Amino acid sequence: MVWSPHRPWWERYQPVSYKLISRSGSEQEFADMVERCNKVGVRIFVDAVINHMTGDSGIGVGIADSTFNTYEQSYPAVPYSIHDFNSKEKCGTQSGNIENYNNVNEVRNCRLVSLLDLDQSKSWVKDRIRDYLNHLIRLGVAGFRVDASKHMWPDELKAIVESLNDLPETHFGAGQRAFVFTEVIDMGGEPITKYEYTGIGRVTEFLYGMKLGEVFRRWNNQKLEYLQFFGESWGMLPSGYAWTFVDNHDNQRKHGGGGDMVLTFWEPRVYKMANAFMLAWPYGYTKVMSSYYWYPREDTDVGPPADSYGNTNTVPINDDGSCGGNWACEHRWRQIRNMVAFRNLVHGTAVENWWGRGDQIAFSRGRKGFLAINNDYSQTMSGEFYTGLPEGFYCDCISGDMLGSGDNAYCTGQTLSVNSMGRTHINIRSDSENPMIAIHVDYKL
Ligand code: LM2
Ligand code: CA
Repeated sequence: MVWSPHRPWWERYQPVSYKLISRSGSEQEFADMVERCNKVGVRIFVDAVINHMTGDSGIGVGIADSTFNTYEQSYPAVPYSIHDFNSKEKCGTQSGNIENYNNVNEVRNCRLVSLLDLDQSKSWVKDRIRDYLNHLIRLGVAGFRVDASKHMWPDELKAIVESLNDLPETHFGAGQRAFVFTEVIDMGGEPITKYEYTGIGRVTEFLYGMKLGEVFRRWNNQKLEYLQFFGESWGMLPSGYAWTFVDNHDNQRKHGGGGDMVLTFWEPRVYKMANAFMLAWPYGYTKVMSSYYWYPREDTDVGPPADSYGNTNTVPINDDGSCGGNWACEHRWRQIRNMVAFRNLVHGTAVENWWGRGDQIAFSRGRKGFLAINNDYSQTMSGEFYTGLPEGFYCDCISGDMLGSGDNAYCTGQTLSVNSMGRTHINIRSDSENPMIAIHVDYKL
């Protein structure tokens, strides 16, 4: 446990054992959550910290009461001993820490910010990690986000992933494998690239959120209309390998890559626009961030809402479906939640009817969905647009929800009328709270 600063969020990135006991609860509670989620079609992916153990802080104890001693490099609860870590000789730097990101050996065999670096070439280490991940698989998780993948050799990581058990047949059907996302921060300009990891699973595409932030902020003369070919031609991974997100838990608080460019919930209006675009756009495997508010905003250490000891609070849900207790829950914001449904619905269709004028864009996805965004600061976006959708009345899923069903269906937001030519009239003011419109065939009234 880290007490200075007081139970920071990043304490989780310093494992002491592989016991499933954390500030969020017990193994029993975790297993119960996974089980309940699987029942309603929600898959759980675990953030697996397997590159390292704690920082070199001396003697300490983890949240599950396991001890560690970094002078001896011992973690008896796993157990790991000095033989399981990369030595200073193997690393090659004076400090034993990563000093030069242009040296591939150093990035993978030295300590990242002083975190004791596991040697995944050792079969003992590989096996302990495999057992840990298999334990989670047995509990019903669907896959893993592999933390600090850039700091592990791709072939060693691949061997671990390939040694894992199939997912339980009871929950996933026969022969299904864990879905793996590797975290590799590659902004270009370093010898280690994201392309080295595409053989393992989906790879984080950090350029995506950075570029999207730049475009929606209109920095460096960027305009929304330039998004027409947003994807591989922007220096990003082929779509089938990319794991995309507007922001993540690191760069939303200026850790990791992306800096001031990425958009976060602190700027909700433009954040919703960027998420809507991401979810409507057929590139990559998308992730929606879900956060908590922290204060002061410049403090990059503040942990989640918790009791005075540091146990994470449960999330209260308000009558309107939003979260209370300082949880931001972006995934519950109507504009984002409804665009997730949009994405699932239009899956497999292409972008059609692209229209772009400066910071105003519109496009349809096959004959199933249509999105229009006005990021101009002064001009209303108005006119007849071709939506590609069948004739009828549609509920805009940005300004409202479609409730009820059949003849009793009604829209809590604005309704759009698509004529027999597939055209609809649009009027999006530049000062609108949500300067977007999204319609799709599941929201046909
Ligand atoms: C990641 N990706 O590769 C995570 O996304 C990122 O959140 C993790 O860093 C990092 N790898 C290691 O798992 C976070 C946080 C760091 C924090 C570490 C370890 O961004 O600031 O480092 O977790 O908890 C902290 C201190 C740092 C100190 C270190 C070790 O900020 O100053 O280094 O602990 O004591 C002396
Ligand atoms: Ca390493």
